[in-house]
Amino acid sequence: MTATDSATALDELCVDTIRTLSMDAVQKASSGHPGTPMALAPVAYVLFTRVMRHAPGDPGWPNRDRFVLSAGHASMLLYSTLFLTGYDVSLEEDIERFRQLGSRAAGHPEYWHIPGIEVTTGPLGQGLSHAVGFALAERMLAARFNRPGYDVMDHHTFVIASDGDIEEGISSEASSLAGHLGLGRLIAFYDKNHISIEGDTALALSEDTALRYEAYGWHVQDLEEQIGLDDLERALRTAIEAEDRPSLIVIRTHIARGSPNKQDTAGAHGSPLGEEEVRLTKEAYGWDPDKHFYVPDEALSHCRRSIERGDELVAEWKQLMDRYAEAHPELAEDFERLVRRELPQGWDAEVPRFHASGTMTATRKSSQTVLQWAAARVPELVGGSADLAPSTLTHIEDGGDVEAGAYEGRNLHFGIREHAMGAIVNGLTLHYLRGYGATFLIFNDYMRGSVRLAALMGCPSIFVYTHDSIGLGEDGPTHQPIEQLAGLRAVPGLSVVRPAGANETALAWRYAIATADRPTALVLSRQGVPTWNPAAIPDDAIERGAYVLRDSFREGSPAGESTPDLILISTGTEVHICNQAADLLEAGGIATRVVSMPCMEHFADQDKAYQDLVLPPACRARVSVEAAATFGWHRWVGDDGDTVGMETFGASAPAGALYKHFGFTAERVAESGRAVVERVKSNRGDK
Ligand SMILES: Cc1ncc(C[n+]2csc(CCOP(=O)(O)OP(=O)(O)O)c2C)c(N)n1
Ligand SMILES: [Mg+2]
Repeated sequence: MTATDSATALDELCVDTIRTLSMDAVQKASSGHPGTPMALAPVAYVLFTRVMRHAPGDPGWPNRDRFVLSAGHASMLLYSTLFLTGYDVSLEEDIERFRQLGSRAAGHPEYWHIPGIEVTTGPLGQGLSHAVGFALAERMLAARFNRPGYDVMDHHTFVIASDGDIEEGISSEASSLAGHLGLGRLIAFYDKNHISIEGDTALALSEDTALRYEAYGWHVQDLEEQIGLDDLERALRTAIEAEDRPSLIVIRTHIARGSPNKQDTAGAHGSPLGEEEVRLTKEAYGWDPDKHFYVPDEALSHCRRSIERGDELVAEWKQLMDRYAEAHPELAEDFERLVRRELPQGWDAEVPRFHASGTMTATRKSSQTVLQWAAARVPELVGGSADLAPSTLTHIEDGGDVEAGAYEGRNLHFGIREHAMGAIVNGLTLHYLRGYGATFLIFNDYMRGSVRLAALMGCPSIFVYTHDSIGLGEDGPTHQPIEQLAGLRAVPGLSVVRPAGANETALAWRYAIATADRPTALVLSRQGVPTWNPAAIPDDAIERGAYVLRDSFREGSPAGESTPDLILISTGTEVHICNQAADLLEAGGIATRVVSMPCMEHFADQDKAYQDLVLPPACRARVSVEAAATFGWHRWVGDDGDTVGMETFGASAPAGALYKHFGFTAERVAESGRAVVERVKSNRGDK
């Protein structure tokens, strides 16, 4: 603290309580990161007790300032601060059991495990990037709902970022876009402590970060070591005044501040200080070294004044909302609906149905039509693409573009920044909007980190992936996804939906929008497919995950009277190839069922009775057909079955030539089907 700082002894006591709680929790857990919470305690204290408009007693207050600890490894900073300021955190059950099974004080902050945790952080760079989504959502909602005298959406988003956050590429993408969009409500601290895991950051970082952020169009203050409580508060007020640009406040802190032997060492990053060092540090703070998890009454009651202040803010806001509801009843109703995360009543009463047709239509093209239908009914549906909208066909017609200073539109232009797009879409979705982000399936590799976090948080973001196989053709193997589908399917809590035609595509969008607790990946084709008769597609095709699209039995079948000889299981653009193959097989006397499996994970979640209905155990002759890696298909085809898929990368050629070359033809599928039927017969000893 500087000499000019007005910090009282009580302020210092509060700051030191954050520090000692953090040290004690890490020590007791024998695991965690003590040094950074110790260094950043003054920042959290100033934010939560002097600057932020938040309400520990009503943590979900829609207009609260958001706080994001992008340096998620410093989780104890957040837990200590939330506890002290009156959020629902238990000292005994959570903080004293930091990092233990069942404790809500997990290793890294997890979305809403403790009220006040706005987003899951830990993978560096994600917090700052999700915060860009929050700050953007705030402006977009303000543009829609605020009216003169009624600023019902009017808050800031504060972030603490560490060296790792600054080094990660995703934050460069997100920060560049935040600068471009002029997100003045976003205020980030950069904790420049010269330490990361391997030692001094000089090992790998020599850029002038402040200059870089200035170049992005941010308002930048470098406080260096001038970081007393008043300095921090002043800098925050200055940043708040800079309304047209996001703000970065660079602070030079000292990791494990006050620890006689660990301060400024990488050793204070990821391991407990050690019993002896904890004692020495407490002594240096003027604390009793024999007290653990000690919370002085005066510190607690001082910090807990945040509850009362928050209650007042919420009461004021509710009064504002009451007047708003009188002046603008329709807007108020819609705003409340968004906050409740409810969709407009009857929005999906008439899901588009497409007539059966042999005309080839790409599912991305059908998706374009369905998106317009959905967008007209669900105003909170907003999104964009990583510079591929003319290909992903994800533009909302007449939706307007979101630009710096003009946030009322619905179409976002993320630029070629897939990873940040994922995080920003999550941020929008966590902040009352329904966000989608689109790119080619292959480029999911560039955004996996954010998609994974959406699944971990149960955040219903919609990721639209077009150009979903070698069927994209001439762009060649760099652009042709192979293992991407398997990779996405392996993410717990993510629904990967690859519709077989226009009608499944309509149901897929309906599913994605109606789902409130998990993200969806919509996997769509560049090349055309026929349109199936909508009557053949059950209304719950996506929810069930798979269904019988075409069936056939014959008398005297060895597998049983109502059981086919062979089942072809397929997704997306390969379903119609299976249909053609079934024609060939039937002509040869093999009773063939075609199963469309638009969502493998959903089918895996069905009860055994339904699974057996679609894939009768008696029919062991099964072939899966998907123009992607076969990983994951063996479960469905079994030991006797076969998989038609991709074992190598693709190649550069027209789609038709590639499908032929790699064996995605009716003839090849029929051939595989015959071989499997023969094999099953001979295994069974049939003649
Ligand atoms: C994407 C990602 N890569 C690696 C890590 C592992 N990790 C955790 S903290 C850290 C670096 C710590 O340095 P810094 O960000 O400066 O934090 P400080 O120790 O100063 O608090 C690393 C590499 C991570 N959490 N996320
Ligand atoms: Mg650091």
